[in-house]
Amino acid sequence: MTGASPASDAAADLLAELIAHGVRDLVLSPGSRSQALALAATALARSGSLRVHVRIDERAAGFTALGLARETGAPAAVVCTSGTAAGNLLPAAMEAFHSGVPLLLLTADRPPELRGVGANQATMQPGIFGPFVRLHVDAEVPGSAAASSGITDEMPARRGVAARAGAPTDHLRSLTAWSGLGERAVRAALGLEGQGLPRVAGPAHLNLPTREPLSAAAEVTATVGELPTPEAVEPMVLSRGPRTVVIAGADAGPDAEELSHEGGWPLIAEIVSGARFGRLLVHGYRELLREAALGGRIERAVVFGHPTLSREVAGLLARPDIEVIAVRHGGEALNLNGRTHAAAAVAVEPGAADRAWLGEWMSASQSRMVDLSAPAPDQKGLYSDDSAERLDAVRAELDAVRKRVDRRILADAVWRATWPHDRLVFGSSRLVRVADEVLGGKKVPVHANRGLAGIDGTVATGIGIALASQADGAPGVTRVLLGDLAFLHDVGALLLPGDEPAPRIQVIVGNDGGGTIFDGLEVAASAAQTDLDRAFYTPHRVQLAELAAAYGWEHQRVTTRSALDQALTSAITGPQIIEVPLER
Ligand SMILES: Cc1ncc(C[n+]2csc(CCOP(=O)(O)OP(=O)(O)O)c2C)c(N)n1
Repeated sequence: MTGASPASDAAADLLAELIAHGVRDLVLSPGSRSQALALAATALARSGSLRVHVRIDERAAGFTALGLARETGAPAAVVCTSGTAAGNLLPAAMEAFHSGVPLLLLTADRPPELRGVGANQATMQPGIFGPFVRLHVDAEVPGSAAASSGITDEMPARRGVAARAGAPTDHLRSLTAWSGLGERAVRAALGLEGQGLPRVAGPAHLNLPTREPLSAAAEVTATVGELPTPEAVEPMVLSRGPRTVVIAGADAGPDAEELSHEGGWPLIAEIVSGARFGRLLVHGYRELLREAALGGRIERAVVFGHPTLSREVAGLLARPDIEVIAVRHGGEALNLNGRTHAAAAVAVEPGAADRAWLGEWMSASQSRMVDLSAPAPDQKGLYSDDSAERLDAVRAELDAVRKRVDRRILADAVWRATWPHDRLVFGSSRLVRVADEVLGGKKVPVHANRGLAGIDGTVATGIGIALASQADGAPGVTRVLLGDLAFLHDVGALLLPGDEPAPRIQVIVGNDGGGTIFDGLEVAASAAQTDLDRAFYTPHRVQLAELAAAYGWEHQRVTTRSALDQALTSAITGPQIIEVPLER
């Protein structure tokens, strides 16, 4: 603490406190009002206690932080200046709220006397994120009389928090107007306090006003600490009685598979669940849910994560005659049938599984498995003495190699190329639904922004996931599979600073020239084709190769399965775009 700029002292204090409570990643966008935070962050990055990622576009910064936090489970901070910069964090904040991802939104602001009087770049920032944050604090201005005299209502509490947290002594000595806010924000983001559902992570907002001098050389040190540990929860113990299925929606994770295994219950796992594996996985679940003898006889559904990909699951969970138990996830409690029970965790009572029920599902499931692998070469034909037979076999081989990639083959190729040390990220394009329909079981980490299923921020989220999963030299590739509109929506995220570690990422764009998801919706049957094209399909002729070149990304355009497999599995030297043309 130097006293030359109270803003710099408070910024250093706040970031040190975040680091002491387990924060490792901070995404930063440039701005004048946020300079004290920016300079404290870069100093802490230099000393190795914080990973700092710089992004010009705050919307991309917000989604990058979302990706980092999704992958690590720790709150990621995002710092921006005042004005529209803060507003650009809203989409990521909304998604983080709905999908239960811990985010720390640190917005710099003008001091109160410059708000509401027409001052430059000053707007109504306190509370700007409305219901999407678990905590919002309009902090005191560092160096103001109230803050430095310690007479405000908040200060004694903050001092208590800082002392209780066992913060390093130098940290205690340099108590500032922002002391205590870091710990509160981390705890709120992790769902340990703040408004909203208990034990559900989400965004927390600190609005941080400062006065001149906006920064000065300041001592910036931090002691790296751990995230607060939540207390253990008592699981709801489920009886074995009713005919039960386990539903794994987005972000369900392996717990869903574990419960299905313990209960001996069929597992209906969306492709974005991270639980699509195991012996009890149901293939072709949509059809089976429609069957009266299977879906029609379900008495209870235990839900993990946020199911969004099929009408059949939504229909099941809306049935009032079914007992639905939803393990808490995301800022909004699942309750489609008006009588869904929420649980913090679930377990199964001891006893025997209902083998007959499980057996019926498993035998129906087996016949619904989809095999998209290329047929094995016809060895007999290839080595036949009959030249016509040989020619046929060679032709069949060539056809297989040259076969144009369609959506199913694309999803299958990406799934096959991805292994547990990799990450797979799905955009909210048609491809995620195709993948959900056709892909089998595999234990690979999957992410998707299904909190609100936006087509925004997918590339930035993927980059955040890649950077987090590859930190400290960890191996693996992050693959983002999305449509062309979702890709174009987030082109700004391709802008990466040259002086930061490059993510090993493949952004795989299924390019069908527009938004074809609408072709399969009711609107396609009622709207005139020209209206459908103009207002929904929204055709474009963007040259992705040129776009990639402009941003310094590698680009490949592949049309056949063999070229696709090769592109997906060859060594990665820099961030890549793999463009796969698809029929509308
Ligand atoms: C932010 C946002 N805006 C609009 C939508 C509505 N929307 C859903 S899918 C889609 C088109 C997606 O097109 P593309 O990514 O090319 O995939 P395709 O439908 O062709 O598979 C749109 C506009 C949305 N989900 N999120």
